[in-house]
Amino acid sequence: ALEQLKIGGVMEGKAGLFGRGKKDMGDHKFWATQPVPHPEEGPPEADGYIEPAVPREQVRQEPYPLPKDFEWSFVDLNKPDELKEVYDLLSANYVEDDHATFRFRYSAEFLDWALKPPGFHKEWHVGVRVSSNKKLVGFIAGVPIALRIRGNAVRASEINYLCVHKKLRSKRLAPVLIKEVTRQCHLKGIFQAIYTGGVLLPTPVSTCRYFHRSINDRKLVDVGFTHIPRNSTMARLQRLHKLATAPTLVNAGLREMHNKDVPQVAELFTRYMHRFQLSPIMDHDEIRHQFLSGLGDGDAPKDFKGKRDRQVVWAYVVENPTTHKITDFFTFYYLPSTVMQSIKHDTVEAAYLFYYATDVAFQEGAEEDGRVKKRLNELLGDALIIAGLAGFDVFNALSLMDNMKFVEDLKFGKGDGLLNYYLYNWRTSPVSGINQVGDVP
Ligand code: MYA
Repeated sequence: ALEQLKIGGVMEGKAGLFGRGKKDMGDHKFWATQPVPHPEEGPPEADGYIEPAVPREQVRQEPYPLPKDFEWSFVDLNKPDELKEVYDLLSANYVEDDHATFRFRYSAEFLDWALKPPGFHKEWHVGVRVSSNKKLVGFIAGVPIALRIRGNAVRASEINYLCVHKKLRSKRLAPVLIKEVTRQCHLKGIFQAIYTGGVLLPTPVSTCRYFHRSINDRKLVDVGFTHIPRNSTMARLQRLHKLATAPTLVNAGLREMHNKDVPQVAELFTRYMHRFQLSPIMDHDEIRHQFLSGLGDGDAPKDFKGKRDRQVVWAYVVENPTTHKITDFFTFYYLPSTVMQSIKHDTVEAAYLFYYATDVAFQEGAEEDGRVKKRLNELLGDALIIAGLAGFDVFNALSLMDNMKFVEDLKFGKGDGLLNYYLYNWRTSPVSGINQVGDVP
């Protein structure tokens, strides 16, 4: 799911990342050669590709050359040993925050889920190994995704988990990995991609900010994720962030999502995503994969507690008790971060808001008279309560979809991390402001 750190301190406005490292296209030796919009080019007259698609036989047939001593390797994630190799590489070398305090720790289960959606290709899980001992030292992954970009449906790949071992940085391995995964996409007839990153490259289609809702203030302060604001105390923070002991919408029909809910959730998802200019298109199999992650066969556990260690994605629906219509749903996923410099704690247990929808949005006048905002506050308020019961330390969300309608009321703090969204080989005007991007998984 979208790559995402950019963990930031809550509530204290440290200097943002934006602008940092901003360079001209000419300073980007690699990106200047790629079909991406130039920062200064302005909105296009019409949306569309930058370079045309080519037939398979015109795609380069040989892998790009690697520096000597290294070799290509498709990583077979169906093999537990190889999945573990990716996990080991990422947990020691993947994205860290600016202060090298936290590093994402995607679990093997998470990677298995994120990298094997319906129709995935093993050839898009590209690894680099040291020839002599076969150690995995580089990785990049793509998964198939259908996007709706304004009026266009675009088959694309979603690129993520680009990682080069710390000892091999600044040797221009990243461009080779990117070119090789691009070639593999071309070989499957895919010429567009979406990717995200904290770094500023040419040229974001949108930039979102992280918001963080503290749940375990004591721990978040201990590990340096957040600070006690001047004029406040730990006790006051804890009072401010105290969550209810049961979700509020249970009587209205809130429960875990099951397999049988897939058709209704898919329909609600699709309708709701039309509120935004950029969003994924998901069929039933994809909804099942993205939201149920192996659970939801009707025997999903009913309690809200104690599942964090086993469950990557958490999905809840509101089913009207009389009509049995699913009126709302929300999902979030579990992505811990390693705490790099604390004696007391090794991980921050973070929940990330994923997709949600409410049919209140389709009611006449509901936007204007505040009913959408009210419903989203109830719905995502319950997501926080469930995350609290399950022992999460923090709940993260980006400034996309309708999130700005509830982050303030639900006491999220503004983070210092930004996440840039990029499209490869597709021109469109910036998807600007809030409420414009549907999250990508
Ligand atoms: S975002 C997460 C990225 N991973 C991390 O941040 C983990 C920790 N860092 C590392 O492992 C390394 O620092 C990486 C760079 C591997 C990131 N996206 O080899 P180098 C450009 C794109 O000497 P290293 C994610 O996974 C940089 O501007 N480009 O550098 C999405 C420079 O080019 P230029 C990046 O530090 C990935 C060149 O690489 C990124 O040793 C989407 C330097 O290479 C970045 N995050 O390694 C990838 N970071 O000179 C694009 C640096 O031009 C997909 N660079 O400025 C494009 C679509 C492909 C599919 C198309 C299908 C049709």
